[in-house]
Parts: sequence; C-alpha cells; structure tokens
Amino acid sequence: MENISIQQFKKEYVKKFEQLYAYRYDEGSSREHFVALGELVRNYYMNNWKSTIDEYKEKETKQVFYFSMEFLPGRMLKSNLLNLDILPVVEEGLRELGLDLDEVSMGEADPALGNGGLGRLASCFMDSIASTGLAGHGNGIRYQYGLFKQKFIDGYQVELPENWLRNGNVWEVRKENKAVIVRFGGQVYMDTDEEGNLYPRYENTKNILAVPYDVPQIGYHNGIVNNLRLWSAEIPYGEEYLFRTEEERDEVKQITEVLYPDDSNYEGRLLRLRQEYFFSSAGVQSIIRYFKTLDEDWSLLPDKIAIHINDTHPALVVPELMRILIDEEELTWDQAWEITKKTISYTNHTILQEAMERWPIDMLEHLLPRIYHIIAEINRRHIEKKIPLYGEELTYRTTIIEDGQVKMANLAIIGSHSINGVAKLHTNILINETLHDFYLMYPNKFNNKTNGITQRRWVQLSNPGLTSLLDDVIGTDWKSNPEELILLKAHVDNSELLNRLEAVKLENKKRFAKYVKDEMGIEIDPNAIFDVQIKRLHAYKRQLLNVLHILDRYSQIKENPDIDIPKRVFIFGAKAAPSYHYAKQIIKLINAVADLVNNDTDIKDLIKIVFVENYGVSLAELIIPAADISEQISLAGKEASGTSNMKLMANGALTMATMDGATIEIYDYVGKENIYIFGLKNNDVKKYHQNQSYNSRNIYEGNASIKRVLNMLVDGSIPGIYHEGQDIFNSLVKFNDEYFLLKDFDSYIQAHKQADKDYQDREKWNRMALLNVANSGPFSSDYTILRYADEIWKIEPQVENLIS
Ligand code: 26V
Repeated sequence: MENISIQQFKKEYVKKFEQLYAYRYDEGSSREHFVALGELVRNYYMNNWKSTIDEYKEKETKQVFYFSMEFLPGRMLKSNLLNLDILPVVEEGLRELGLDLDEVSMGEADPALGNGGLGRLASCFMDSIASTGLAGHGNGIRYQYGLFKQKFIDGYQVELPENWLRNGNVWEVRKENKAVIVRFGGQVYMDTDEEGNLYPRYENTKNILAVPYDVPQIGYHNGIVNNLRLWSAEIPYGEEYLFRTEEERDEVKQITEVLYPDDSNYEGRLLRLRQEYFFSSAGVQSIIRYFKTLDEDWSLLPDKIAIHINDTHPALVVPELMRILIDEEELTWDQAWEITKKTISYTNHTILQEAMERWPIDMLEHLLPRIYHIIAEINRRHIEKKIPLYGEELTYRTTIIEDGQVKMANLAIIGSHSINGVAKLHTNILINETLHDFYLMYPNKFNNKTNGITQRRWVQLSNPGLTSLLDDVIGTDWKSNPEELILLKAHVDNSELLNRLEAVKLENKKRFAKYVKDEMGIEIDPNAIFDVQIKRLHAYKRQLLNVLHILDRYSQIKENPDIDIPKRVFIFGAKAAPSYHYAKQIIKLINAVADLVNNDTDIKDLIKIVFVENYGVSLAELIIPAADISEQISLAGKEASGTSNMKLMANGALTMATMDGATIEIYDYVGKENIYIFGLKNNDVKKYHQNQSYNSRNIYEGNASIKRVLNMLVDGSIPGIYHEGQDIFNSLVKFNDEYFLLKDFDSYIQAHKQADKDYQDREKWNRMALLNVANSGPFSSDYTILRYADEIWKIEPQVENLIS
C-alpha cells in the first residue's frame, strides 16, 4: 500500500460515502460508515490481491491450502487497516471528519463461523500465513447463519439465529466463474470403455453447485494478500427443473445454511456429512483445476500443493483426491496413493473420545457411493500391507472400518504424511496413549506443533495502551518479531514502568466496566481483581470448580465480614452446545449464584460475578486486556492446548492453572514464581483411573469446606436452582465426580489465597504481570506457522522476514 495522506483519505472517503448513499456523510449511521469505509479499503488491497495470486501462479510457488470447517476471523476492518499500514491515517482522517473509528468498526458484523478454539486458531493461522509471507489459503464453508446468538432468559441459555449476512459482507467477492459441481447420492457402476479401461458410471446423482466467495487475507506490511475461499451451495444454473419440490430445493440450501453448534459431542448427522464432503470436494476440485493450468505431470502435485486438514472434518479430501486422480485423471491406484499421502497432512485437536468422528457405513455408502468404495479399498490395502509387518492384532486395531463405522481419524492418519498434536503434552498423549498403535506403525508421521496466537489482533488492536507502552520501552520490532518481547525483562525492576503497566491495565478495566454497566446494569470496581474464564462451556474445562471457589469465598465472607482480602470480579464468557444438558445447567447455576452474590449487601462488593452474554471474538477483545487472572483449570490431560491462556498472558494476566495443554509450556517460560499451579497432574489422573481408586463421596464426607459448599447446591441457599442444584450435586457426589473437582478443590483454594496476598503487594503483582508479557513472544502463531511451513508443508516465505 503506497502512502496515502490524511487529506487525500478524507476526500476519497466523503466521495465514496456520498456516491453510495446519495446523502451527506454526516447523516450516516455506523453501519453505513462501515460499508463506505470497507468499500474504500477494498480499493487499497485489490491490486495486491490480484498480483499476489498471479505471482504465485507465474512462479509456480508451492501453496498450502488450509481446509477447515470453521473460521472465526472477528471483525476485519481494523485488522485490515493495521496490516495495510493505514490505521493511523484512517483513524485521524475520520476524527477530522467528526467520526470515530471504533464506532464505525462496530457497524461490522462479527462472523461467527466457528465454535471455539479450533476455528479461532484457523483465523490466527490465516493472519500469520499472510504476515510471514507464505503462499497459503483457507478453504471452508460460507454458513448463512453463524454460531447461535446466546441470550440469558431467567438465567437459562436461549439460542437465537445469527443472521450475520443480513446486511451483506463488504470483504467477500462472489466468484461464479470458479464454481464447481459436487455430486451426491445415486448409484455408481464400474463399466469398461472402448479401450477396456474400468471407469465409474454414475446414475441418479444430485448435482449441487458450489460457488466460492473469496475473502482477502492481508499480510502485515508486506504487500501480500492471500485468499480465504468459503463455499456456498446452490442449484446449478439451468437445472432448476431437477429440483422441483420445495423439499428438494431446501435440501440444497440447507447444506451451507447453519454451523453445527456442537464442539465436543460427535453425532452422525447426515447434513453434517454433506457439509463435510461439500467443502472438501469443492476445495480439492478447485486446487486440481489450478494445478492443471501449470503442469501435466501429476507426480509434481506434492511439489506445488500442500493440503492441510484442521481436525478430521475435512478428512474426505483423502478419498476425494484419490477419486479425481484415478477416475478422472486415470492414474493407477499406486500412483494416486503416493501423491495423495505426500500432499495431505492432518492436525488432531482433541483427546476426548466422544468427539472423534465415525460415520455409519450405510450413511456414507448411500450419500457417497464412489467415495465409500475408495475408502473400503484404502482399508483393504492397508490391512493387506500391514499384517505381514505388524501382525493381525495391531493391524486390526488400526483399520478404518470397524463395527459398521468409518473412523475418520484413522483415514486421516493413513492417508497423510504428517499428524500433529497442538501442544507438547497433547502430542505425547497421542503418541503414548490414544494413537499409540499408529505411532508404532508410522513413528515418523507424528510431530508436535504447539498452538499460537497473533499478537496483531490480540495485543496491537485490542490493547493499544499496552502497545504504546511496549513501543516506548523496547522499540517497535516486537511487532514483526514477537520474541523481542523478552527485552522487557531487563526492565522488571523499573517501578515507574510497573506503575505505567498498572495504569494501562486500569484503563482497560474501566473500559470493560463501562460495558458491563451499560449492557448489564452491574457496577464493578476497576480496582478489584478481574478473574477471567472465557471458553466454551464443558465439564472438562471445569467452570464448575470456579463456581465452587466463589461459593467457598462467599461463605468465608459471610462468616467473617471483616476479612482482609481484595475485591474480586469473576468474569465468565461461555456458550454451551444447545443439546448439552449438563453444560446448560452449569450456566443456570452461574447466573443464579451471580444473582445471589451481586445483590447481597452483607459482602460489601467483595465479590461480583459477571457472566457476559454471547461471548465471541469481539467480546474477547474487550475482556482479555482487562484481565488480572486467567483461569485455565481443565482436568490435566483433557485440554489439547488452549489458546485463551496465551492471549491472556500476552496481555499481562497471571495464569491460575492445572498442568494441562499449552499451559505447561507457559509455565516453562514464565517460571514457577510467575504462575499459580495447582491440582493433579496427568500421571496422577492416570493412576486414579488405572487403580479405580477415586472416591469423591469420601472427600465430600471428610472435608468440611467442600461439604458446606456442595450442600449450598441443594439446601435452598441459592434460589432458583432446584433441579440444577440437585443434578450438579449428584454429578459430584453420587456419580463420582468424573473430572476430579473435589480432589483439586483444596489446592485451587490455596492458589487463590496466594493470589489475593500477591495482589495486595502491587509492585510484586505488576512485576509478575510484566514477566508474563515478556515471555509471551514464543506463543506467536507466526512461529507456529513457520514451523508448519518448514517441517510439514515444505514451503518458504516469499518475502524478507524480520523473523530469523
Ligand atoms: C469437534 C466436533 C466433534 C463433533 C462434531 C462437531 C465438532 C465440531 C468442532 C469440533 C472441534 C473440537 C475440537 C476443538 O475445538 N479443539 C480445541 O482446539 C483448540 C485449537 O487447537 C485447542 O486449543 C483446544 O484445547 C481444543 O479443545
């Protein structure tokens, strides 16, 4: 982006606005201003978008395609301005026009095309791929409705549709000329042509048109603009007569209508399988079409293209690529198989067995007959080849098809050259436990890639106060090379700086407090400790343990009103899957405890509870800079990585944590003095399971404070939770507390007592906060993505990087 002056920007902006709306710009709403600004900003990147894509093609640069069922980009306006290096000019220009960029930015819808960590990671990766100058693109689904909008009614979660496209989307470009056909259903017969070659003949298939909408992925100050391609399902032109009934037409629309709001409990739903094949097939077809413009030699495909699959949701790319190479390009099975494996790589994102995808054979065979044939043949050859090497027992434990089901993780591992976990512990658990049989077969496929986050969105954009502090103290190089944040360490004893850090935090807390007052009518004290747990609601993440701590603290204060502890504000943000009954009961519990505690004047505001509605990327941007404590309290061995832990750390929050996921690596960097660790370790949990020696009722009976807190769930102390209180109590006492909350309770309480004490010594606290910021550099997704590029995708940055 060549330099643009404030004057010029203002002129162009006013002209753009008035051309769009035919009235004066100062009469516009934020939404209209957002659209006008978006339209103008498009002009600033369109040339680079075209030249980036042209150049990759001209130079035949190897490109990676990141297939993900979910992306959570957040609002894109400010991020695009930042990366184009025109944020200050636009901000000032608007100010001079009497407009406020932050307000204009609120006119943009936040695309919630994902559930949680996996989708947000995909978007951090898209930003990092472009910003480190890598040739890489996203491939996903353009859901008409994003993740449901959450409301609380009487403390219960209610889900409303999220029609994020209602007012259009300025960033996307519909590319009808790049549409492809995706085939479903029907029958397939193997026939021979005149030359005696076998080929599949299809009958009665339903052909759906996949239309791409491309969204630019702008690199940070480097002129690169990559592509995020989101597919939408339509009836093919001129074939409307084949979709005569309302039902048939609806079936097409439905494919890309809604995002499944479940992120942990696998359900074999036909529509979901349709979605998975739809975007996998469309993506592979468009890649193949591109490759054919370059080369005739199929063996070069893995030298020009890498396909990465974000969890198993796009695992059908394996048989789809095989299908195209064999059926359409007439390669032999062995040729096609080598190419497929070399092209595809896979990331696993979960340890939970209940989240592993398995499709019933009948369903797959019916919906995708040819694809099923190919999977069955992959499986047959796998068994035939591995039995002589590994014996029957091990081989049969690794089959793709078993008990009438197709196991997608097994397909992804067998059909790719790389499988990685997302934090060291997670990868070790895959290697030693969950996927051990595969590790014995393919030790070289396994590798770790600890997750990361982009400091551009999560520090520069969301925390301008911290950003200018950093610029003043260590210079600006950290922005392109976040490891430079470690330079901050040299200033750990500079008390003036520590005070400034505290002042920045206070400002951010005031900003959030204002939101809470305006939106929820709750008054919170910015001098209190802001204690934050923001993530999907799930039993293993143990929001309930957080609540038990609050209830314990509440009882202590009631007992001893003169207790000398700092004020605390407990902040929650969490959506529950609509069908996840227990998670929804915990939402109700948190809201009921909030009602009780927030309105109890006896406790003199020593505790406040804020459960924000509709937590998502935009709210995260407001909450994270205001956090003092980051709750990462999953049962050890359950959270694959976590990424809010990294965002919170980068913003100077202290982590309250079990040794789980990437939090272990945070601990390794900041050191034990600058983090609060409590609870069982993964090995302890394993031992309890092996010996079946855990007995939560004994703990309940033998621990007075636990007993007091749990009794509150059932004795009417908390109004309005008659059923929920009983069910939750039973889960902890009668059904043996699956996630060991009671076992970890005491050490959790102790850790919080230590945090109270430390907060009263503000210099100490600020020093710890500073060291957290200083050590957060290694968790930049830029480094993560460069390791993917180097070790898995074998691609190199196309521009000079400051990163060594
Ligand atoms: C899983 C499933 C399984 C059932 C079908 C629907 C569905 C939809 C989404 C998902 C994603 C669950 C996996 C996930 O989000 N894992 C999270 O990935 C983060 C990024 O690697 C990681 O930080 C979190 O620890 C992990 O829980």
